[in-house]
Amino acid sequence: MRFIDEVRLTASSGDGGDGASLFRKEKFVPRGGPNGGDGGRGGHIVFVADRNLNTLHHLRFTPFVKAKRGNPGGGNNRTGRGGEDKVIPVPVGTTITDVATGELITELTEDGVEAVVLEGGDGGRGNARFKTSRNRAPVKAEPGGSGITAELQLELKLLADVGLLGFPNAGKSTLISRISAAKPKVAAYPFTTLEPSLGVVEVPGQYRTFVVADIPGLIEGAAEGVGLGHRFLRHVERCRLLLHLVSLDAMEDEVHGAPLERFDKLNGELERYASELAQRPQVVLLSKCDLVSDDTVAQVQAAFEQRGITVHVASSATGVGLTELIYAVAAVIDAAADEPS
Ligand SMILES: Nc1nc2c(ncn2[C@@H]2O[C@H](COP(=O)(O)OP(=O)(O)OP(=O)(O)O)[C@@H](O)[C@H]2O)c(=O)[nH]1
Ligand SMILES: [Mg+2]
Repeated sequence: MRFIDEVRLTASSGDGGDGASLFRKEKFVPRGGPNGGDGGRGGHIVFVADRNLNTLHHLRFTPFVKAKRGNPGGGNNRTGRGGEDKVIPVPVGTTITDVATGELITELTEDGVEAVVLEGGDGGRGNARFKTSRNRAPVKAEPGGSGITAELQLELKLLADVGLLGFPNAGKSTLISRISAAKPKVAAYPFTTLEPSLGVVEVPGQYRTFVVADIPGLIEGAAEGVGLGHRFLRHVERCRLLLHLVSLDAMEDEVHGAPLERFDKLNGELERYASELAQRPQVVLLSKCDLVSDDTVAQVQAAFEQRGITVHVASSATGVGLTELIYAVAAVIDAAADEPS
């Protein structure tokens, strides 16, 4: 399964500083020797793998990156200061390709690893370097070397943190389209989603994201191949948690039973698929709360809570409860990450 997050940007390393052409000036010495220093190196374009990032979203609105140029050389053989490197953090697993040649430049596979992708130009040599026995007063100095500009393609294979789970029509695809930029197909009939897809959710005010996988709906008997079967559960096998949607829509009660009953049926299918997946932490969401009265919501909520199951309530139609849901999911991801594995 390939879910690729990608961004393209144009990067320029810094030009090297020019070498200086200068001479010593001393009283009573008519012609001092050459003392122009070398220019400083231009800044590199450097990418560094950072395990705190899990998408390339932070670079979406960064079409250009540029490193600083090196400073020119000075008198007294002073070398110019080097231009500052431009260091760009990316998630572990990011690959960087040169768009012009299609060549893979590097893959950052380990946290903290740095790759110099475009080298800054060399500093030019100052005239002091050109002094020879025959030419004791050269005026020649080199200009700094040019930096390099290249269009880079950054790609990352995304892994979902959160898998969406629910009966068909529970509102999984609608939810992901409300909380991320993903636009999966939504329709009022079961089995609208046939292929899994991913959405990246930004946690408001926390400068972080998590990735949610939308998968087809499951129904009872999935283990025996009813509906679309349960093979696609492999797409959420590596998710840290499952976001289990239970629709409050009364129509579903008639088809598949009351909310708590549907919840149990679905977990039964999960258990039949792999008990390990059934042990995964779940965040339970009562969806489509706009379709029922507050009393009904309270009753369903109470039924779950009697079993010790905390539920969240939301509507993708009105937006109520979605922000709270995002924070709750982010907190469970953190708790799962802290657990020794
Ligand atoms: N009133 C209301 N309708 C909703 C809400 N969320 C989704 N729907 C509707 O419910 C229907 C099914 O939504 P989907 O998002 O396609 O459901 P799904 O769980 O992805 O369904 P499958 O892909 O078939 O498994 C669509 O007609 C949606 O417009 C909600 O919060 N309130
Ligand atoms: Mg769907």
